Amino acid sequence: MFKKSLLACAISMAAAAAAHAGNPLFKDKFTADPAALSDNGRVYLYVGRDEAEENGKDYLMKEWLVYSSCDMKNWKAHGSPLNVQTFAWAKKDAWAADITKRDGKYYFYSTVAHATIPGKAIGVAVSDSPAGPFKDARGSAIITNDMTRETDIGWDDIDPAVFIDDDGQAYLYWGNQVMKYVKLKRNMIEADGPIHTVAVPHFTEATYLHKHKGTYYLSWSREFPEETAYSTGPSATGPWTYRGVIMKKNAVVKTIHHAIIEHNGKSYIFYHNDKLPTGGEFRRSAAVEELHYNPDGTIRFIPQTDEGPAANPSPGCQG
Ligand code: FUB
Repeated sequence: MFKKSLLACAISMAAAAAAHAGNPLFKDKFTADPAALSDNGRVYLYVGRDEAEENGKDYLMKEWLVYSSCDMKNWKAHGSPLNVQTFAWAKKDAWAADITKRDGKYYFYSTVAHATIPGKAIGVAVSDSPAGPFKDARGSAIITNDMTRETDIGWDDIDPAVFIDDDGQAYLYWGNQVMKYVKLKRNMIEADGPIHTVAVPHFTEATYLHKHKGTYYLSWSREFPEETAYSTGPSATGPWTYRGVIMKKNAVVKTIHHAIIEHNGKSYIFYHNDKLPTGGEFRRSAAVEELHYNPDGTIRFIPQTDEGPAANPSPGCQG
């Protein structure tokens, strides 16, 4: 009897440990640039895989990985549903991405280095499932470096963020040093009109756009090393009022790329840091925290934690 209850206790302690795995989310791989989607009670998380050696001097990123969770604590690995080769016109650099769902299809916008047009570019891949597999939706980049002339660097067209407004209009935001956006056609794979620039303070990269209780939130990585800052506005294109910093800089890694979603009645911010052993500039780790709004709609400062958010099981979601 005593032995049985000891065993039961050990099992429940093990279950509790698994259920409170905490941050960083994945201990067996370096993962960066989180994008997230809440879909049918399950959260899908998309990350670029950092494969640089411990003494690596640059990013080595060839593929994106997908994970999902029913409770924000236990994560299931779905492998890599797309990589640089998904885009025949790309040559390397599976950098930051974002995802959305429209008409039952999943559209994944991602940064890659273009094979023939110098500089980074943005591709769009499509799938019938949030876990993929994804295929190139247009056979060419939707944004290339030669479409924008505000800076003469080759990496100013990175970090796509896709947003579909309540009226059905979709927007693609992106940029490094200069934030840009363009409207998308209903088919989600073509620009609809000119590219616009957006002035936000100390913009570096990693734009994100979301809406909460009728207010639009434009967030980005500010300065370098980066911290996460945001503005609010009355529409998907502003005008924007600067509201401040919501997450402070990482200890070692200079980037902090984030994504914000609402899921199962709560809000979350995914980001990356350097907290896995041997982690650093090119060996990053995805993490998540609950995000809280103040009664006036401003976002509370978000400390990075080892615990991550409390379990939030979605009814009916399993596995
Ligand atoms: O992962 C490569 C680049 O580093 C991303 O595109 C940026 O957002 C930064 O995280």
